[in-house]
Amino acid sequence: AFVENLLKHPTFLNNEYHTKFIDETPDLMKFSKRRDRATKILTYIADITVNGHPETAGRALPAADVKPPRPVVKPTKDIPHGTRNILDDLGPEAVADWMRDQKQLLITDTTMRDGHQSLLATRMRSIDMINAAPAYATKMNQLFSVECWGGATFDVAYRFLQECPWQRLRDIRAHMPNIMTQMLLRASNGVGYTNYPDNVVQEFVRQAAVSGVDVFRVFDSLNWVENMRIAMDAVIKANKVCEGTICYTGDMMDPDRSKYDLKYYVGMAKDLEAAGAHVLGLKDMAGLLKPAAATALVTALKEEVGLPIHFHTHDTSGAAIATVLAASAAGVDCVDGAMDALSGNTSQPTLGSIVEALKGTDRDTGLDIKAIREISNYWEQVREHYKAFESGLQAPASEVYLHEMPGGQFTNLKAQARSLGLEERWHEVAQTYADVNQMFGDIVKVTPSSKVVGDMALMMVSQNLTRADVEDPKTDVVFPDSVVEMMRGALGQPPGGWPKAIQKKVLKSETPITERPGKSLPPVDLDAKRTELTDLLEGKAIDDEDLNGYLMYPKVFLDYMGRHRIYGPVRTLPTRTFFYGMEPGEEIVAEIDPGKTLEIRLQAVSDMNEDGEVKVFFELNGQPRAIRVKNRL
Ligand code: BTN
Ligand code: 3PY
Ligand code: ZN
Repeated sequence: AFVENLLKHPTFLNNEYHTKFIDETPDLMKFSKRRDRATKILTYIADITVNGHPETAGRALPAADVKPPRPVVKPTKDIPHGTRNILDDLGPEAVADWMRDQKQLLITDTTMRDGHQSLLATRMRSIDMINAAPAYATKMNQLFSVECWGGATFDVAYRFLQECPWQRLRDIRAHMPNIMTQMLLRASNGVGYTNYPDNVVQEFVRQAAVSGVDVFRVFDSLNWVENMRIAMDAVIKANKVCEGTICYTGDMMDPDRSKYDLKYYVGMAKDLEAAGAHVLGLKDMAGLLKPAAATALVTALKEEVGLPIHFHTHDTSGAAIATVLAASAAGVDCVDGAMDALSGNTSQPTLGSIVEALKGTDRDTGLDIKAIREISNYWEQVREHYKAFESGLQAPASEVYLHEMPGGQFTNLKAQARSLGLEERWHEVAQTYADVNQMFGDIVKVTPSSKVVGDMALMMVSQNLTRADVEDPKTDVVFPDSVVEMMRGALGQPPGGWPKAIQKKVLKSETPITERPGKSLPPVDLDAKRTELTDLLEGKAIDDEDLNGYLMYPKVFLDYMGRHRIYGPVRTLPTRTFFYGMEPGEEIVAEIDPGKTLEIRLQAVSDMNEDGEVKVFFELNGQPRAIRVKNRL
């Protein structure tokens, strides 16, 4: 009765349904609590089968006969030693010492984070990752780490995939206990787009460490070390590996771009070392570091700084492997690659090709190329299910050296441009993005600063404004909120501060802050927030993971919980079912708890009645079940 009540309710029909609605409509809750999880999952499947998933509507479909990806190995207890054992037994300094002692080039696999973030709009579901984890544990135990958390994956999990990011982390950890997990942390911006109060950042890091993160790649979107200390200190306190990270931008070898030169990067590296980093991250988020620059930069950093160096890049230009090999020859300790099937273009360079390129040399990675092929073949099958999220990018392009967009932003911005009707003006957007960067004083562009530059560029192209128009005191410009916030100092300070004239035009008479934003943000009362959340969820027991989700993304988290109450543990559904529902005659299994498996067969879908409802007939573990859903199409 709950669903019928809910689906008939005008608020739901208007698509304004959210948690608040359930909170304000207590009658619905009485039903909701009684409904068992199997019924909830059937409700979800019925709804998607009838109405489709809003995220895949109008997008390319997977092949009709696409099969569920076949895991490479079954979970096993027989697990070889890996880097996680070093961290657990000896601590983060020992991990750094171990890195420095290795002759081979160490490798981080980014497939489960940056790979799909940069190629598939971050939409990869947990089940597809968890099914890969045992193969990593048994066949890839020489990896330095597996990047599988943080960045954009956190909010996308709640927001679009209807799953808990913390549970993803715990499940990957459980199936891959021997290799260090790695996350991307935007320092005081957490895994969000704005500065959080210091105690929210500290609490988030503490929880991430408890739930299973071993290596924290900490960066600041303006390269402001001052704004990285809170997060770095929290990682160090948790006794996990703190990878203090430099973001690379511009072109170090170009005398006309002297703001970010060798001296700048070496200076920042020394600051990060002094701030307590165990490892130095070198994050080339747009893939701008050219091979000769890599040689110069890595050589200088190895000479001037004692930390092991971990290099991350993107293959947007097609030249990333050349840069990786140059960095390797210059003595870089570790590099990132993505498994072949999710590599290249805006993603990381191809892991198998790095391994092959170094085979038999003094930096031979020692990784098993046959295992890489097997695991990549699994990812190839996974990727087939995400056709709806492919960007359509056909080829690498040197245009990246013009616009300098991060790999994780490129396809997103393109989609945003499309939704604004600017798709055929994409190259203008790219040029304008570069112009905005210069107008803002040539800044590091990485989440969240990259989003601000993107917002401004889209605004300018859609309103046909040039940089000269925007800078002209006589032209009135309505700046995007994100630009106003950034010029206020809410994301911190770029090297040399913000250009005065544009800052004044954006802020009018307002005075910007130049201190660390967290300094003036009052701490959040965590106990009060916990009470508030418990009340909002009508006394439902919440744990520290939930509280941290709510602190980072209050509305996204509550919307997720509201849907969870209706649809249950949909994360256990196969990806095809999650996005497309089922066909009559089709049968699937979903393991909703270890050992508790639902066998679900969709029998038939009725015609629509005069109330606009459809009946969906299932067999659940052999028992007939019918679910009524509104046809909302
Ligand atoms: C969202 O777009 O709000 C997140 C995706 C999940 C939404 C579920 S899918 C079934 C039901 N129908 C909708 O339109 N929203 C929910
Ligand atoms: C993120 O912050 O999500 C990024 O990938 C930045 O490169
Ligand atoms: Zn990246």
